[in-house]
Amino acid sequence: MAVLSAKLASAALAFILVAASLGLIEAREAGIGIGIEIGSRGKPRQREFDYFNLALQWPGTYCQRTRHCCSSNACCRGSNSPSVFTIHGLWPDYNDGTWPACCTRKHFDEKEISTLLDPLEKYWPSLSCGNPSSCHEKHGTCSAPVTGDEYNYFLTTLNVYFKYNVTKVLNEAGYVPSNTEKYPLRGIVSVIQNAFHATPKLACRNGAVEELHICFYKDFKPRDCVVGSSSSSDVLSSSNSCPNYISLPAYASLGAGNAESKLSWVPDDVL
Ligand code: U2P
Repeated sequence: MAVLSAKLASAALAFILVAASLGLIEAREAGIGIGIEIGSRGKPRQREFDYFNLALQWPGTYCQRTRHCCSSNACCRGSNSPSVFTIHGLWPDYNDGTWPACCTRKHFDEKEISTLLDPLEKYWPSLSCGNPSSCHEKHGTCSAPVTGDEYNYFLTTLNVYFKYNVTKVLNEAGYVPSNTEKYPLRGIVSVIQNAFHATPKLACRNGAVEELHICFYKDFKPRDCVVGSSSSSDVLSSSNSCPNYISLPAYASLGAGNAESKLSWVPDDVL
């Protein structure tokens, strides 16, 4: 962590950004109402995003749906499977609820982030065997006006994730993984509000937390994920896939004791 921070500090000096060079969009990838501007060469270009959304996923819920295992799927790591909120993505978003995607033609290059692979595998693992987005670098390229190049996008994301440690904040308040407890949604939201001075957004599946989003201004100060209002009813309705009492399931070993489980191991290249 200290190493990451030191790297971030030196990298921040080196990369004061060049985002104006954002290139062409892949309209089919953006796939949603987006702000399109005309670039200097007369080609459509997505307008710059408004804020960051750090999307976290809860493996205890997500992994319940696992039917296929492969080496890249962290749900299949047995007792080493993650038991904390892991990173789904640092998403550049618009205030109107839409988002840009795949802003340049730059290709993802794993070599550029080779020094980050250990923490990334642990804290930003894939929780499925499916192929990631087919476009080049879906969120990183659109974040570039703020986060810079690929290395800095991933480093920045890790640093923000460690700084705003939702799992720790919830555990310290007694919201611990459990397959029997149900917790008040309002209580979980207010613990995070008190810790980060901003309102998160949650998404649930069958009453269990599946995603938790924390939002940031472009200077990475926390802000509400709910646009326009922070009244109590808006806060809860913005997490409207969640009932008033929600669970944070503990990770259950895949296939264990589940007669209906169709879990199968498949080579990565088959998927
Ligand atoms: O919600 C389904 C998928 O849409 C993409 N998404 C959603 C909200 C948002 O603000 N930004 C965004 O990109 C995510 O796609 P992914 O990154 O997983 O490819 C999300 O999973």
